[in-house]
Amino acid sequence: MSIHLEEEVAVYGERRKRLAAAITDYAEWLDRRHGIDAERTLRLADTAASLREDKLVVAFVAEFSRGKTELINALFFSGHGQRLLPSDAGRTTMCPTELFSRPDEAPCLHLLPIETRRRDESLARLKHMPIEWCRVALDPGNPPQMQESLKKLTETKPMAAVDAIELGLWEKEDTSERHLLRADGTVEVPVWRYALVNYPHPLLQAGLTILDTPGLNALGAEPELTLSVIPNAHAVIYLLATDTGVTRSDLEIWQKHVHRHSNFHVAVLNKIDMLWDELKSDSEVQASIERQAEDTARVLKLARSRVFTLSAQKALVAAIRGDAELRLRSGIESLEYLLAHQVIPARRDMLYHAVSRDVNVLLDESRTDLTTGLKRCSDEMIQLARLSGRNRELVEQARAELQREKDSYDATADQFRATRQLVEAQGKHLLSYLSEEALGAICKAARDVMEDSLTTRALTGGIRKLSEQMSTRFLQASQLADNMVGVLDQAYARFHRHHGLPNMQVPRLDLGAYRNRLDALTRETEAFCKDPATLMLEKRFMIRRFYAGLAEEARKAFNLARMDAERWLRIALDPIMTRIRDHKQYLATRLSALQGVLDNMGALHGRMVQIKQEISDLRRGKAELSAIAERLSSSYPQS
Ligand SMILES: Nc1nc2c(ncn2[C@@H]2O[C@H](COP(=O)(O)OP(=O)(O)OP(=O)(O)O)[C@@H](O)[C@H]2O)c(=O)[nH]1
Ligand SMILES: [Mg+2]
Repeated sequence: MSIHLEEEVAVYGERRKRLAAAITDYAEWLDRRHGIDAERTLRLADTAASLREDKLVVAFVAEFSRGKTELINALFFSGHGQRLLPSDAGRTTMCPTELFSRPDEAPCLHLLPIETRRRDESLARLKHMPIEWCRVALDPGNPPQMQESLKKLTETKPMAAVDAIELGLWEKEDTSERHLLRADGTVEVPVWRYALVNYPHPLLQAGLTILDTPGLNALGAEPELTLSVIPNAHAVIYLLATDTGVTRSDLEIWQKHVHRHSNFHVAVLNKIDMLWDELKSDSEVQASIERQAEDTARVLKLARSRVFTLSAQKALVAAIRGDAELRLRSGIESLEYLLAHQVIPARRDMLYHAVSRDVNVLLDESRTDLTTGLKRCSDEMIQLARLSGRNRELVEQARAELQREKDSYDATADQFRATRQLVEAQGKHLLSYLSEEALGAICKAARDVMEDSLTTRALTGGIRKLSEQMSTRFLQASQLADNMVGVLDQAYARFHRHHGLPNMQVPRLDLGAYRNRLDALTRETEAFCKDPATLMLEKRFMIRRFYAGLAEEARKAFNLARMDAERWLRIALDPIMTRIRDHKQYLATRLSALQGVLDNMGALHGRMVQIKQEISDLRRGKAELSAIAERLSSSYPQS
């Protein structure tokens, strides 16, 4: 196993935890200074949790027998001294397999029976229903036991053709599949639909998730994989083999499931050892490998630098035997280097960027609060110093002036109450655009379009309707939010101009990402419907499943948009309310201090001591905040 890869993932995992710890410290600091500030604490807790739980997903996609599983073994499991995941000639891995590490559960294999395809729940939902899965314990200290248990990933069984058709596992109209029907009316089908492997490997523990997939037929039959899991993977490794070259089905997988997605992907030309020929010189062998790599790049319309040539099998053998020369010749190191130095840093930067943007907004607010506090203290101090040793009349003048300021402030605050009520009512209205009921109605309307006719036309019509209606809701919600930002900005400007409250920018609600997601789903549907295989066969089962997958994804986007809107409403209004309340409190305290001085001129000195204490407390707060900010920024990558 590569030192680079393991180190890089470990450093990434470590940094992530350190950053999450710094964020938690910051949240505690905020609580200490301001009492429980639910909104900010919650935002920070969310950010820290997303950092701790972040997974880097690398998916391996290819036609069967191109060496996906062998490559996973070579990259991640060669330390076991044997081939851990089953890899063999012909179709081997029969179900998509996710490998990860979950510390709260003993190492094990979870298997989802193929019959669950009859059910309407999505895979994502089934993952949260342990009862549906068969569990097999894994003993990492006992590789032969592990190897034996993992053979389950290859299990198949005979199933009556009618059932196989119903489950979308076999298509009698499809000439390429007809020969699979046996004389007894059965066809061979996978026993399992999906597998989850929880295994405590250091890379997996550090947050890597690996997805091994079966070849084309199985991939296409599980729309959730093609609509959601693979497009959302952070990197896709697509494999070809030198002995088969680029076949039609290879190309189909590339075009349908890899190339058109925007996530990072590379092609691996595997099995180069088949071109090693003792009767040829090294340079001749190298030239023929290079030729095939260039052809591959051309056919896939990919830069040559994105095509890796290697031998997964020889890399595995080399690792097991400790043969450094063979390992070098296998070419695996360049792929390890790519994962360590491009894929992981890219994910890391993206995550840190998002986190630092969120946290920096809060840090700025905290700094402003401290600076405002210091300014108020110094204003009061100056005033008290001027009044010190003077007569009561001057104090009375100052008090009367402050009273006028307070009255004027209270009037502004009263006016703001009306604005607040208006904005709150608009907020409710905004959420109604994105409510559960609205979602239900939209899904029902789309289902009605599809009702009775499971054709590609109805499918396109259904998804268009869904997408249009959801997009309209997003647009209405965003427009209303913009309107609210305008109202709030205007109202707050008075506090800023007339009463010296710090400047504040109300953020905008941006639902663009969800609109883009819906557009992408519509494009996916159009591609699916144009696909000759779908058109020719009008596979009713596939259309139904595809629609279910689409609806699930669209639902997800809609629910996320609602959560964003709810969060935005709090972020838009809460800080303003807090500042307005704070200032009111400040004026009241200052006024009562002056009143105290009027009642007893000797109290002036006591008040000055109090302010001095407040100043030193604020300065300490400033120093603590700088230390926290320093810790946070030192946890970001130094790129
Ligand atoms: N010569 C050679 N054989 C390889 C290489 N990589 C994999 N193989 C063999 O190719 C066959 C298929 O490999 P797998 O890893 O099972 O392929 P897969 O892509 O996972 O296939 P499915 O699980 O069926 O989708 C096995 O017999 C491997 O030993 C390689 O680099 N060189
Ligand atoms: Mg496999």
